[in-house]
Formats: sequence, C-alpha cells, structure tokens
Amino acid sequence: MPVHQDIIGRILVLRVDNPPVNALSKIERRGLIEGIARGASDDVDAIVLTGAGASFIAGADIREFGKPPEPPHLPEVVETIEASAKPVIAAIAGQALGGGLEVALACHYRLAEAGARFGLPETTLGIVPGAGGTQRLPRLIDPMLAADMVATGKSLDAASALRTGLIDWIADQPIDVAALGHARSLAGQPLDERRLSERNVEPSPDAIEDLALLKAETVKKSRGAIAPGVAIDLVAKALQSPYDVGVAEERARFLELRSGSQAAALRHIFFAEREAAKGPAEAPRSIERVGVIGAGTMGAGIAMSVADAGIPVVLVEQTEAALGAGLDRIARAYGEAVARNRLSNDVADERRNSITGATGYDLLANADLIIEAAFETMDVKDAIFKSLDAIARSDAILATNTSYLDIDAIAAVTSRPSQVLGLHYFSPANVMKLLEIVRGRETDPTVLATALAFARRTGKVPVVAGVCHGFIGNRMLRAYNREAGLLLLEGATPSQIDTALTDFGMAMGPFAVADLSGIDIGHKGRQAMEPGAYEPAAFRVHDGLVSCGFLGRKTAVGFYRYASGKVDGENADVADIVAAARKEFAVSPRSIDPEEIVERCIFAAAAEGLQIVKEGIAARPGDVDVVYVNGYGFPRHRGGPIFYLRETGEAGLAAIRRYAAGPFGRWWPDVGHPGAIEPPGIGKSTDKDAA
Ligand code: 3H9
Repeated sequence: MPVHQDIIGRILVLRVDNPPVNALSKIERRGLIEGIARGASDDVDAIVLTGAGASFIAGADIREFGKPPEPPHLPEVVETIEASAKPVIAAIAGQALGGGLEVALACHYRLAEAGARFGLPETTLGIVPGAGGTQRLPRLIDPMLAADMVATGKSLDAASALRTGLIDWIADQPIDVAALGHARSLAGQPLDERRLSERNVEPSPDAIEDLALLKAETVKKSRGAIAPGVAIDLVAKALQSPYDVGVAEERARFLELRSGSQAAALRHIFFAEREAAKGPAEAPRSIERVGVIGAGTMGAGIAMSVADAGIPVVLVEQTEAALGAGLDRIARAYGEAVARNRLSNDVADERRNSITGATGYDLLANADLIIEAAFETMDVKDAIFKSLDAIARSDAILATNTSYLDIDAIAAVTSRPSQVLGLHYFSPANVMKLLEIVRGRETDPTVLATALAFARRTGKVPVVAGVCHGFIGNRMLRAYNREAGLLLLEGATPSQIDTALTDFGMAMGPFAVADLSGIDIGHKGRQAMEPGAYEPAAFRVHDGLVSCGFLGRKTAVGFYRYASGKVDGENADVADIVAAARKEFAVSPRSIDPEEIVERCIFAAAAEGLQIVKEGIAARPGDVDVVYVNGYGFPRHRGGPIFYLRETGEAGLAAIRRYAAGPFGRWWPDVGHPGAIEPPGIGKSTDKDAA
C-alpha cells in the first residue's frame, strides 16, 4: 500500500511509503486523493500527512518524465489536499523536495524534524515546479527568497525554514507524537487563512524590479539553461496575478520544459551520476582515519574535503616549512569560508583542528586510507609507496592522486597491489565534485567498493576509470584541446574559439583555461611524451608562446593579456606565432564558423569518450558524460559530450565523417558510422505513469 491510512484516536495518519525516497508516482498520487477523501468522514477530526522511512517526499517520480502524463496529476492532488475541510498537517522528516514540498505547501500546517530539508530542485532537472510551488511559496515566504530557491534549487534546513516562515514548528519530541498533538489541538479550527492559494501577496514596491535584476543575473550564470529564468518569471507572475492565472501559466511552462531537450539531458545526467556511484557488491570497509601525503594545493584541498565530512586527517609534508605553508593555506581557506558566511566559526575551527600536521610517516600507521598527492614523477611516487607499504596497516588502502601515471606500476612497488588504487581529485579538491577512482589491474573489489562509499561520504561524484594515460577526463581533454589547437592553425582566433565554446555553454574556453593553468604545464607534459603521442601542429602555437615567456595569467600574457587579473584583450603577438606555425605546417587560413568550432571540439571529446568505453576504461557512456560535466565545465543541461553527440543523431555522425576526412587525420574512424552510438538513455524505464 503506497499511502497507508491509520486512524489514531480521531486523527487520520496518511503515510506515503515508496522506498527509497517516497517519490510520487501515479499510485501514490491516487493514494493521497483517496486518503483525503477518507479524512472527510465523521470519525476524523484532522489529518497528518507524513512519509515512511528517511524522507518525507523527494518529489515527483523522475523516471516517469519521459512518458505522457497520466491522471491523477499532482496539481489535482495538491488542490484536493488544500481544499480538505479538515486541517491537514504535514509532518516532515528528511527531504521535502520538489513535488514533496508542493504537497507540504498545500497542507494547512507544516511541522518538521530538526534534520528536515526543504527545496524546489526542479530547475536542476530542466523543469519548473509543476504543482503550484512557484505560486504558493511566494505567498508564504519572502518572494525574493522564494525566487532564489526556485531558480537555484538550493534547499533550506529546518532552522532556516522556521525563521523564514516556511514551516510552523520544529518538533521537540518524536515527530509522529508531536504531529498527533498538533493535529488534536487544531481540530475544528477555521482554515481559510491557511490556504495559500487564497492568500493575496502584497509585494514591496521594488519587488518586480528586484526580480527582474535577479533574473538578469541568473540568466547570465545559467550558461544557456532555460528553466532558472522561467522559474523567476513564474514567481513574478505570482506577485502580479490571481493564483488561478499563475498556476495555469506554471503548468503550461512545466509541461513545455518537461518535454524539451534540456530536461532530457539533465535527467540523463541525474541517473548517470547515480549509476556511476554504484560499485561491486562487496561491503565497503569503514574509513575513520585518513592520511594525506603532500600539503601543496592539491593535498591541502584533499585534506579539507575529508575533514569537511567529519573524518580526521593526518597531513604529511617533508619539511616543517612546507607543512606550515600547507596548514596556513588550509587556515586561510576556512577563514574565507567564515568571512563569506558559508561556515560558522565553531564548525571551521572543528574542521581545521581535525587536520593534524606531521613531517614523518609514524602517525599514518593507524590510517585506514592514505592518499598521496606529491610531485607527479614516477621516482617520487615509487619512494613514497615503498615507505607507505612499510608503515601502513596491512589492510590500509593506499591511493595516489596522480593525473597520468601508471597506477599498476605504482602498485607494483608495494607488497599489496590489491590495496592500491587512484583517487584523482580535481582542483580545488574541497570544492570540485568529481572524483575519478582509478582501479588498477589487481585492485580488490572491496577496496573499490570502499573508495566509492568514501567518495559519496565526502560529497563527491565518483566515476570508476581503468588505467590509461589521462584516465577518462584528461584523455578526452587532450582530444578536445587538440581540435582547438588545429582550429587556431586553420584560421580561427583564440577568442573566436573560446567564445563559440562558452556560447555553447562551456564554463571557459580552451585558451582561457590554458592561460589560467599555465601554458608551460602542458608544454612540459608534451616534452615528456613519446613522439607520435600528440599532434605537434595542434600545439605549435602553445610552444611558441612558451618560448617567448608568455605563460598565461602568471606572466600577465598568454593567449590573452591581463591587467589587474582581468582579461585586457588578445595578445597581438599570437598572430605572428600562428603565422609561423601555418607556414611550418603548410596550412592556408580560412574563415571558420562557430558551428564548426563547437562540433569539432565537442565531437572530438565525445569520440574519444566512446573509444574509452570501447576499451573498457569507462564502464558506460554515462560515466564519460558525468566526468566531463563535473570536472571539465561541460554544460550540464546538454547532458555530456556523448549524450550531445547522440542527440545530434545522423547529422552528428555525418559531421564526424566529414571532419575525419579533413587534414590532420583524426579520431576513431568507426565512431562516424551509424550504429556506433546507442540511442540516448534518459534514465531507467518504469511501468509507472507520469506526473
Ligand atoms: C518534481 O517534483 C516535479 C514537480 O514539481 C511537479 C510534478 C507535476 N524520482 O540520490 P540517491 C532514486 S521533480 C525517482 O542515491 P540520497 C535515485 O535514482 C523532482 N527516483 O539517495 C536512486 O535510485 P537507485 C524533484 C528518485 O540519499 C535512489 O532514489 N525532486 C528520485 O543520496 C536513491 O537516490 C528532486 O529533484 C525521484 N524524485 O539522496 C530530488 N529521487 O537506487 C531528487 C531519488 O535506483 N533526489 N530517486 O539508483 C535527490 O535529490 C536525492 O535522491 C535525495 C536522496 C536528496 C532525495
């Protein structure tokens, strides 16, 4: 029974029970309508609506969204709840998200546990709330806060929800007991004031203008995602129109967005992230003490990300000076978080104090997991792993943060290759969500399962990769950057290429990224590569810039010039360096349109990604998309490079074939053939019906 009905005294308790998160499918929607009808009988004075397990209701069932809507629709459910002549009290433990919060808003009173969370995350799925959320929320709380919540999908904790008026009480006893108590005391109370759809909003004189400003900012930040701007328009509508008009507009926009390509892409990435986080069936070991070797930018960031999850860390450096610098960096970062109101002083202190510095390995003897983030050379890794092998517990997991080196070779210097794997963090490691977990040839399944559980516990989006140069993400990036370099040689300027790709939605263009990370870094990397491992023509301009001392932001000149840390135009010297490279490779420049720039760079990454799947380095195309979206600034609303290529269908494949036949032979020839890409998978199928 998906919505249980129990009468306790004269109170009807409706309990939504659809594990694991009580998402609402047709069966629960029908169950709620039946439950409210039951509440109309004479033996009931009030109704408590709650969820079974750890969630209240996590929203509509997203798996239904690819299907035609089936009645009863969620709007009908919420109108039925609100119209109940008996008071309905939402008793909220855990998540009240999306349609779940919309149900709670239709109830006449809201009671929550201290750990509950409230949000409308629909825009993160490319849609807007579709059951009155954009119209009821601004009638209950400050409309600007409501607009921010719907635009960003950010959730509130119970204390903030109480402060802002979103809920009426936080339970000071077990929630079921508290709910019954409130329900009894509310029996027979008039409800007109409590029906949000009947409330008039009296916006402040500046509200509409403020919302217009918020919308302009949001649209700029959204990199082409449509839903956040639409959500703010709907909140503005709530301030200017009667409820019925606003809610009709909301439903129309919800249905339109739900069938669009951005929603399909975002659903794909939602499910792909959850698939990627699943691992072997083995039970993970518990990780209660972590060691980090190296207190540079990467090591310090990793230590913080572990401390942020409440796990104590020992941070090891070779010298007191290097250790001091690392600990200072950490103290500064926590200080900034406090200054920006992201953390309280107490929490920041607690986290900082859970990181213990050391200049020797002794304190690592008890660690469950040790993550090495030292210099990126095999000699250094070799020495560290031999020492760790001698000191670490025999069941401790030894991980390396290497970006490129051979994990099997690192594992081989230890007596326990089955306990060794890669944990490839992205910088800044305490902020970036992606974590590539690199399994070696001999990595034990329990070790892999433990790494996946550790990643989730520390708030990361994990993806398992096999061993190859660059694993998943950096290998795709190489293909992407190669194409950008060739486009430069063939006639486009750095800013034309960067603009085409940021217009597509990439967080930054490839040349702005090169300037940021230092053009010399890639240059050094190429020098260490075997001849033939990269396309010299694609990087000749980069090499030319390095020989002129133009290294990017750190020298204030790279592909661009910088003044006070901001771009101050293109570097005019690039043209001469490009001209010399064109001469060397006998390339005549031509005009290149933005469409070609986007297709070549994105399809190059997608084609490399498909090859990575074919080689078994990534388990599935969705994993590749998750990596590029979470680690490389690919626009989430386009679903990832492989999803995007699939969406372009035969036209995309034809373009790949066309470019493959051009100069500088490229990509994996079989990717361009029909059938090389499977049809898009946008979540799992289900026999339930749509909201
Ligand atoms: C909406 O409500 C629209 C309405 O406005 C209008 C309608 C008319 N549906 O994340 P986890 C699955 S839009 C279906 O690993 P956690 C998930 O796939 C919705 N399935 O757990 C996974 O399945 P599996 C607005 C869902 O504890 C399992 O549950 N709501 C849904 O780390 C566990 O998930 C949202 O956007 C769903 N709604 O986090 C909330 N949610 O085991 C989306 C989860 O087979 N959900 N699943 O891989 C979340 O943010 C997190 O799941 C949550 C729990 C925080 C709830």
